[in-house]
Amino acid sequence: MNYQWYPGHMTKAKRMMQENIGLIDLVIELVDARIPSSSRNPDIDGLCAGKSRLVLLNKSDLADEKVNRLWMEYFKKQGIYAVEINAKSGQGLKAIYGTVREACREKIERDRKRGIKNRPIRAIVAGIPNVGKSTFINSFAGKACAKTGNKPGVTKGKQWIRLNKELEFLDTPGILWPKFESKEVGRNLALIGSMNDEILQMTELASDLIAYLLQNYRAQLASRYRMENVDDMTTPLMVLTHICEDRKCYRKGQEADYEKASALIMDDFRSGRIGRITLERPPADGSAE
Ligand SMILES: Nc1nc2c(ncn2[C@@H]2O[C@H](COP(=O)(O)OP(=O)(O)O)[C@@H](O)[C@H]2O)c(=O)[nH]1
Ligand SMILES: [Mg+2]
Repeated sequence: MNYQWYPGHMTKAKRMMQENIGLIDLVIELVDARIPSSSRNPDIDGLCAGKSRLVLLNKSDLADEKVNRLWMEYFKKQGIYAVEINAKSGQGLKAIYGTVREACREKIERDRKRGIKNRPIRAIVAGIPNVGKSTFINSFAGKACAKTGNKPGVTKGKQWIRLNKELEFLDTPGILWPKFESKEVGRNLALIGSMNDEILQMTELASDLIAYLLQNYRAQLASRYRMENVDDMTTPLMVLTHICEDRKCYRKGQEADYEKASALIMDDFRSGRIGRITLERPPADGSAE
């Protein structure tokens, strides 16, 4: 499969991060809980060197609860502050304040020693397209927070969203591109819908998904598509054929419409209708990849 990205957009977005990073104390990195590794950006460590960091495991409502916990443990072991959230419903957002304070302890301490009072923590929200940056900023900042506008010493035109006297966000999130050197990462991003579906082979993608579900979430798959004989289903094609029958996906002349069945299962998966599914687990030994 070939994935298409837009180098022009990527360069522009990266430049925006580079220009703003000097103004920032804290980088809040959103990742997708269904693919916490594939949805991280490899450049972020370099871009954010010396900054406090916080990872938000977003869309946790769509991901496997048990695996969410494994990822939280993993991040903790790596010494990375992380909070599990659902930006859409607001779940988990309250826990962010305490963790931000922990992540920025050094800055807070430094300010205190220098006698600097009331200098809020300035943060940028960053992440790959579609990970939920805007949703997060809207639900975390809410309507109550006024944009504070230009500030002396701050690049002209920058808007800050004041959450309270402790914390401010840059109103423009940093868009980062995922790493795409590996085929698996590309596939994971395609599965959650982070890429333009028009350029993807839907049946190939659905087959990959089904193969994974057969291995890891067999009961959920069986229940969603009323597969009483799930244990006899050994190949993705058998499952797709079953879905064609179950959902009446036929072309003219009773020919199975695999494309339609593929689109259907992809949509079910992305909307969480098959259940809460995570596509990747943290490395078992807890080491960084
Ligand atoms: N289920 C679920 N959907 C979410 C969550 N956060 C964001 N979304 C959805 O993900 C899509 C992309 O969100 P958006 O904020 O535009 O992403 P951005 O490109 O990073 O700004 C939207 O349809 C959101 O409603 C979440 O925690 N759970
Ligand atoms: Mg957005």
